[in-house]
Amino acid sequence: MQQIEKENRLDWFMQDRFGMFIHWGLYAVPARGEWVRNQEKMSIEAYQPYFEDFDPDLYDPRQWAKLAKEAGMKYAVMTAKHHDGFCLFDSKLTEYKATNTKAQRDLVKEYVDAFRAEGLKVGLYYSLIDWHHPDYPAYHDRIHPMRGSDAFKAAQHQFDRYVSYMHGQVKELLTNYGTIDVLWFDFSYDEMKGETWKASELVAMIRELQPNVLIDNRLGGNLLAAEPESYAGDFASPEQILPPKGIVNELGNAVPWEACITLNQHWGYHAYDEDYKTAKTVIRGLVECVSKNGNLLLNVGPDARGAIPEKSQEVLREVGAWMKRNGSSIYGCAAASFDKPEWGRYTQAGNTLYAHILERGIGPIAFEDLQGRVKQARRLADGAEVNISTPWNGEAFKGYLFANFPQASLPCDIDTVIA
Ligand code: JFZ
Repeated sequence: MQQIEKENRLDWFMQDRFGMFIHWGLYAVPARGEWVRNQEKMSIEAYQPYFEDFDPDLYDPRQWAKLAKEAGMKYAVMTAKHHDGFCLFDSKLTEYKATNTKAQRDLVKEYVDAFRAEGLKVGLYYSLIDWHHPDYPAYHDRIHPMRGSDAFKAAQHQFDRYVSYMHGQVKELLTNYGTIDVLWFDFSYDEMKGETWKASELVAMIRELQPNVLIDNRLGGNLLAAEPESYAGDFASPEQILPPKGIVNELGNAVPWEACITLNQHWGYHAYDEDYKTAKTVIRGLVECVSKNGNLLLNVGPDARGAIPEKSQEVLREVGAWMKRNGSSIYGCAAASFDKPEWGRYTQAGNTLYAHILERGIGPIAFEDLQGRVKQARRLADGAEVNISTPWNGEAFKGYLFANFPQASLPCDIDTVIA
């Protein structure tokens, strides 16, 4: 029963495959990444000017949503609160929120409305870690910017109060913004995991409020166990890495996963990070994810004024151009029932096999075990028929089928897909 409910709510997620991660908050002002307060051991006071100065006059999430759609993305996840504790939403439980900045409005509300209007699914990231809340442990905590400081040593932290605050904010997010499709908690470590967050209770409340919301696996349960905890989540969240063989649980069953990947080297806006992945790298990464049963959640870090960096936009539009012609080899696709071929990767939807040709050698392209099993072959980008033939060399190539291209060199710079 629980298993079937889980599979049902994961349905869209396993079809859509490609989403936009959005890391946005006060850290866009210092523009050195979202960990800046921790890395530079800034006190709350030292960080306060960013709250005073935050004034996203260019924030127009409809443009973000259009960009995401243009890139071929089908859903998004935005940081409602990151580790610095700043809330982009109008929480009744704190004054440390966007409505009290020059923005003067609920940035989450506008995001949710804009993305929904473009037909995209809407997710929210919520940080379990909170460097601003007075009851979040700082002295013993290796993650806290004020770790070890005398002021914090003296303070009385009542962690229970933090847990109620956190549960209360999750309740707000799942009550005030309509249907939320993904809830992306981040993250558990050391003793800070599972029931430390009162995770069973939290997930019971979440399921009560929004039975279909998908939850990531960062509340600290074991999603790979034969019988995962109630709070183990719906999907695994490998970060900055693509799992070599996909992800299976202890029983050997495939586990849904979503790789989250940055476009440059930071999640939050960094003014001088120009180290961008190319569209080709992103596309091949997405293909790799789907070929291993996974999703790609690709990050953008809007700047302090609320604009997605030009370079990110450029890459996303280029990805979108490929997706427009080749999207049917991604959406609704999963790992194929054939091993990874020498020249690239396979994805598959039902009886349609998609050959992603990433590398062309000399001569025709060989498809193992496909002899007699292919009705027709088309190049996906333009619908052109691809000439396929059974072996001309008898015994030596038993079971193989070959695709012949008239060109000496197939233009497969990014990925030529044959359906
Ligand atoms: C976390 C965040 O800290 C980061 O800012 C970003 O939001 C990313 C998507 O998620 O990154 C992590 C989480 C856990 C570890 C490392 C980075 N870890 O356990 O080593």
